[in-house]
Amino acid sequence: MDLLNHDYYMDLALNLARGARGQTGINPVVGCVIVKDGRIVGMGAHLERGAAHAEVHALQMAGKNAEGSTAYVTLEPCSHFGRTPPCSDRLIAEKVARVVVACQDPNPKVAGTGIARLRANGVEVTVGVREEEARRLNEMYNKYIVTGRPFVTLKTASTLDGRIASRTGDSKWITNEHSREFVHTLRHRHQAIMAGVETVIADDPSLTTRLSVPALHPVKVIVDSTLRTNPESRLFNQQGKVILLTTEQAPKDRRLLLEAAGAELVTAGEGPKVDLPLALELLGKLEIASVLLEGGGKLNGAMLEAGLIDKCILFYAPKIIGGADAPGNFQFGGFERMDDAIRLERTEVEMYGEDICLTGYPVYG
Ligand code: AOF
Ligand code: ZN
Repeated sequence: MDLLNHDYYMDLALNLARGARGQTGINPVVGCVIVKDGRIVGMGAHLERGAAHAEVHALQMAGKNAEGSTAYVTLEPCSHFGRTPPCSDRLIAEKVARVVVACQDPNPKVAGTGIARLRANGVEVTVGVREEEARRLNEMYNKYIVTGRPFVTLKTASTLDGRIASRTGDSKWITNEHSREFVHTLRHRHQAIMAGVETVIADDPSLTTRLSVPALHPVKVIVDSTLRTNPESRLFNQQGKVILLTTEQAPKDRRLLLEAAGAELVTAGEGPKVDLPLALELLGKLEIASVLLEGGGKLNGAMLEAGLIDKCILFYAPKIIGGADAPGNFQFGGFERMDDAIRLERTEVEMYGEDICLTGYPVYG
């Protein structure tokens, strides 16, 4: 009975957190529900970096009812002075009797110390309710806060035979409108979208988020070792900052031209190709914790080969286009033996109309 109650309230807290996905920047999404005598007396979510943490919103709503209550939090309450004061201190001060936590905060500044502080002050703490879900919800944050490098999600849209265009270059449209709408949700949930210069030249995409609900425009990151991006590209006329990842080999005049068009240039290595691991490190330093990689095939292949993709979201339309020269999802030298193939684990399949969406996490040998 007791356990069931825990799950019920934690699910609610998780849903509050889910609603804020995409809008907390490098911060995690967190939800909090405060319960007293069988009644919900406070609810809150962390909505924006720099704004109040989930617990503070919920405590504010609970007011005097916080005393003797149980607080359900999807992430360990913090113990450090960041942009806001520590939540564990606030829970103690408000005399909350019990805190139920889904998972520990991997942030080295917290990492168990919030829980320890609550316990040391007589608050009963239960950890591990809906742990797996809570951890997965913040998978991007979990990587970034420990490594300083962004979590990379690859998204592709291809035919069943893995083609991202026909042999003549036609690609509109491969997947259906339901799949494409979900891609816009994915853009909203990442801080940056990454694409190769070939894609920009071939498709002239705007790389913005187009949704019928409020949505944020991620930073547009283009991998462009010699700065071939056209300063007239649609990219520059739309919302969202543009970063061009380039090399020392990029001509000076192109630099000036593209900077004048509004691009921020980030030089990653001497060239001739962009040093992709270094590029991700530099993006991390610019406080980009999540990247949605949207191709094309060569960049996907290079990122995969370098072991830089954390998660794959692969849409397959039930179509076969064929053509030996039609570009593929992943273009790279490939492996000699099936045993060496990059495998996806924890795979899941979802249908978007008749399109298939396969999600999984690459395992690098
Ligand atoms: C919580 N509740 O709702 C959130 C937490 O820059 P700050 O002050 O917002 O701190 C960010 C850090 O605080 C973040 O890295 C994570 O460790 C924790 N986030 N903690 O108790 C919340 N958003
Ligand atoms: Zn906090």
